[in-house]
Amino acid sequence: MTSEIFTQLSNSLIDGDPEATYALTKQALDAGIEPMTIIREGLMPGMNAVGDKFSCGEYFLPDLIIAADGMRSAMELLEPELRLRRQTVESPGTVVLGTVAGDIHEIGKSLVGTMLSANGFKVYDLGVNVPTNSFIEKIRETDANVLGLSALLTTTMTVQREIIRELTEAGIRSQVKVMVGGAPVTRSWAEEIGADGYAEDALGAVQLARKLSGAG
Ligand code: B12
Repeated sequence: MTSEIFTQLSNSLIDGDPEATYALTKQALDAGIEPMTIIREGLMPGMNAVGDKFSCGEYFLPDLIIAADGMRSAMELLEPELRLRRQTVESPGTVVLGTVAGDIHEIGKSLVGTMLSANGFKVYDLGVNVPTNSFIEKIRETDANVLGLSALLTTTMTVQREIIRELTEAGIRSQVKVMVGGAPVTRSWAEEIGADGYAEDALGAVQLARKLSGAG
């Protein structure tokens, strides 16, 4: 039954049926399946399959948009559950987070933000297509100790590098640890651009932010 519902969830994204995605997510939660398992086993494989179909020309932009709608409607149900499950007392740190300029991919970045706040971090999520100076201003304003930069396009990954340079020019590079992520981002890219860390997914982002904050 469990693996069946994951297949159905994944297919509902591939078939572009946001109502089914919502209903199946609710069904999975009601069946007691952990929200993170629903994301990892049901939703992510569906989104990845949609991405692959787009790459090979089988799907077009409207297909991506409708899949994203399905994912968002599922996240409406899952986010409060994720928050409920992880309440910690002391805050391990403050994170400024956003998707870099030129990039409007939101879902993964928001999931990282939800998981960080669910794990006690104070999170300032600046949204998508965030200009570099907005990151810098927010770090100054909040005294954040971690900066999380999301990029989903090979063309916007390079903005992560520019932001790290700008942090140095602004004289605040040593105050903030930079973590980078997003589908095309790799550990070796993170090293190449002088970031402090890379994580593949939202759970990894929490572990990394804890490590960078000296909290574990
Ligand atoms: C949904 C989607 C869209 C939606 C986004 C809607 C929204 N509100 O977010 C829309 C339709 C708008 C869109 C637009 C475009 N898209 Co698009 N999109 C996708 C798709 C199918 C899924 C992305 C997603 O939401 N995944 C689910 C989330 C949960 O996963 P995630 O984002 O990877 O995030 C996880 C990790 O990466 C990590 N992570 C993410 N951020 C961060 C940050 C930190 C700090 C850390 C530590 C970790 C971390 O943790 C997250 C949670 O586990 C991907 C395919 C794919 N396989 O990624 C293509 C994809 C990213 N898109 C692509 C393209 C080409 C585009 C367009 C250029 C298409 C066009 N011709 O217009 C535009 C770009 C618009 C722009 N300027 O940004 C390409 C990119 C190719 C490339 N190599 O550059 C992809 C890979 C599809 C493909 N295979 O061709 N897209």
